[in-house]
Amino acid sequence: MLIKNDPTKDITFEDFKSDVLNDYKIAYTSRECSLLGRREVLTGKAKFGIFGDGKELPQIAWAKAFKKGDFRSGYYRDQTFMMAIGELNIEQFFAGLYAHTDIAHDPMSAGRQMGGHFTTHSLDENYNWKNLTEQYNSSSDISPTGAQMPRLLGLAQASKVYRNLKGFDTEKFSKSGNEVAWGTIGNASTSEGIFFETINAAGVLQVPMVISIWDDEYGISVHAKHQTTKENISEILKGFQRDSDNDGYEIIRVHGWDYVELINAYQKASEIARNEHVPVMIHVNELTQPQGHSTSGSHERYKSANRLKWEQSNDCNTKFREWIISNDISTDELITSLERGIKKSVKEGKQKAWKDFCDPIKNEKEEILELMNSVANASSQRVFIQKIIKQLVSIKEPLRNDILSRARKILKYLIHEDSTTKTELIEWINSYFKKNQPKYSTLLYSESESRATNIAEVLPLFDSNSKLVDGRVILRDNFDKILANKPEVLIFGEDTGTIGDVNQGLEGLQEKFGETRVSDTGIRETTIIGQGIGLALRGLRPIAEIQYLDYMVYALQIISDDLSTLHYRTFGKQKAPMIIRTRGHRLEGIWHSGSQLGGILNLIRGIYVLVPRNMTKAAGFYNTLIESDQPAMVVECLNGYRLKEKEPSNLGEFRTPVGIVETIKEGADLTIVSYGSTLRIIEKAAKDLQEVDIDVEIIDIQSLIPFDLQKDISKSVEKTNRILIIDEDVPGAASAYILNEILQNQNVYEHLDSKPQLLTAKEHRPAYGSDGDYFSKPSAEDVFETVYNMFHEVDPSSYPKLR
Ligand SMILES: Cc1ncc(C[n+]2csc(CCOP(=O)(O)OP(=O)(O)O)c2C)c(N)n1
Ligand SMILES: [Mg+2]
Repeated sequence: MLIKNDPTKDITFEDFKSDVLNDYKIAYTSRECSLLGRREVLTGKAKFGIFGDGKELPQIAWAKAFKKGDFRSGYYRDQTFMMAIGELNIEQFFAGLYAHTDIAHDPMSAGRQMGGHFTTHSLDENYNWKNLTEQYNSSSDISPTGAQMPRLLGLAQASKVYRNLKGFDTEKFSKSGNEVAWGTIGNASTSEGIFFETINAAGVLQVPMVISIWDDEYGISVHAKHQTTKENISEILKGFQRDSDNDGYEIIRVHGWDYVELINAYQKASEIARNEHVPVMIHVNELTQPQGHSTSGSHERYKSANRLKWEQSNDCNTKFREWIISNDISTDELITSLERGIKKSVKEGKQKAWKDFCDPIKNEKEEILELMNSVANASSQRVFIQKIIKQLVSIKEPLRNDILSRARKILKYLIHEDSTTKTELIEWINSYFKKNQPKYSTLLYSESESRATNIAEVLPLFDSNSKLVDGRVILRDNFDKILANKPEVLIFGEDTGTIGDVNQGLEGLQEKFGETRVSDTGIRETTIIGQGIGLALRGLRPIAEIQYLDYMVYALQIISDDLSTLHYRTFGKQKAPMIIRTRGHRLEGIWHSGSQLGGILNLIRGIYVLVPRNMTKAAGFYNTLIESDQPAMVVECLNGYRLKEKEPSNLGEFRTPVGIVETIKEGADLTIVSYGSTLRIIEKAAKDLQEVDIDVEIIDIQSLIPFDLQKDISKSVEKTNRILIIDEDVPGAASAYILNEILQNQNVYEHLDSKPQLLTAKEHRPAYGSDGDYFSKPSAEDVFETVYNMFHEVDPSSYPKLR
């Protein structure tokens, strides 16, 4: 029996045999890595291990169908695939396990992610795109189960877009949209809502996505009977199967231990997805977990003796081996000798990775020990210091914290001493931090030339012809310019296409630019963001619209776990510069309040959060962001679409700078800091305050992340000596964030004559109606009274009690 791994080539039986044995070699190497990997964790060298044992064979078959330019979006079981495409070797596998912070050793994340979280490099050292069509691509894995699904949709959709897109140089990203996006997911993780949401959306969009379900009947200890109706995911998804009348999926079922069946399945899936742009689901059954779920537990606790026995005899590597022998491709002796060689290489690779991990830190230890000894000799506290030195000496294979924590502890004994060695020790600690902190803390935001903070302000221009128009018209006309200037920009969301969004900020633009550029989506916030992430990972510039800020909560998990960590967790090797467009601020009722920025801010560090007070500012932010490579969220003021603004003449060109506050009213007595629609209420209150001789300065933050980079708020407080932060969110939310910024980073307390005050909404969500708003959120009277009371406290005779 001959299997043509590459159907375009004729191969001899000898070629075929050597291909098969090479496949076995990869599968066996991968298994051996899993076995030794577990031991490394159990002996304490690595912290946690989760491996791909029991899932090797389907990944070998998948790798044969995977082409350059294709993308993977998978999970922690896929090490064999990564090895088969040549993107993970033995040393790198172990370097990842040990958390080696050098990207050359751990190319997956420079030690930032646990092992088993795979990635490839889309960006060069200057954060510019590499040619993705000339390499195998894997989007970077994350741990939450099923969370690889939303971005998979966007990765697949990019091929569809590229097949239709005009005017954009696609050389680095696509060859006529012929790339497939391949997903993997565990059987139990298909219980997650985002799995079903993605499956439905990909069926609607008809994108070249192949999703493999690795089915081992368990999700940690929980059996399929608690996970999946009928215990069979492809059975219950049968309705998605395409037929002669309807588009849908091609659904394929295979046994995970059957080499021939698997290769045929993956070749077929590749052809259907690649040529027809039809999504394919491959349900890979009868897989196993030889070592149980992870290093945290043992599967003997929850699997029956029968099941454990079955897993042994149905182990895909064992079955593959049997198949090789029974088909006379090799003999037991030859395979045994091959296996012996592999065991040796894995062991050597592991040892090399451990040595490479330890050696630099050991050198650092020797260096500091020498200094510590000189410090001890020069100190009256030498007995205590020597005790610390002894501890460090006894650690044969130290980590950085073993060294640094002891160096810092020694300083405590030197508080009352002065010596050159003490100075040297302080300098050593400072330089150790300087050298090592970046290994753990850089690249949360873009650090490239085109980072948003590098993009200078361009003011909107007005001339004698400038008309007063509804705010939404400025947005619309500005989006028109963006779409015309940048063919790679795509805008999509609920009601975004045909009607041009619920507030008509995109009116007529689908008609003008076509459905590929401006489109409607289903009601599925998580996968709208997933589309954005995947499209952006493949070089497009998505603007994903979430209809209202309140519904961001649906998508918050994926924004938080995936988008906001992407650049950081890949050590700057991937980027997804998408823009999330939404509207909010001071709306109506419990689920339309548009106020919950506190929760958002604290969950999406890594993404810029911009809160323009009007549509000209908003349009300027879009113009800035589209020139940059920083993902960001822009919250437009819903009640501003019908307010009149002067239309600038340089639409598409003016730019609102990020991280810069704006003083919208100067004043001498107190600084009020706020953002968004609340500012209009504050401006009203400011007029009333003027009547009682209190002259407030009002600062619009505009950009919550990044926050006031020029520290203008503290300059204002230096003048007024008083500060009030006003926020429409619950107490302790965005207001606490703002207070933290100005206390911690701007030292405003030095200038304060009154305690800093915070005025926020009530703790409950806002009640419905105008009175609901009045009694729930800060009103102009609340602002007036809070400010007045601050002055009453200071000078009761000039400001007698109000009530
Ligand atoms: C959202 C979320 N919930 C729970 C977990 C903990 N967890 C990690 S893996 C796993 C089981 C996954 O099982 P399955 O999808 O079948 O994959 P397998 O490990 O069996 O290959 C669970 C519950 C998680 N990582 N993320
Ligand atoms: Mg499972």
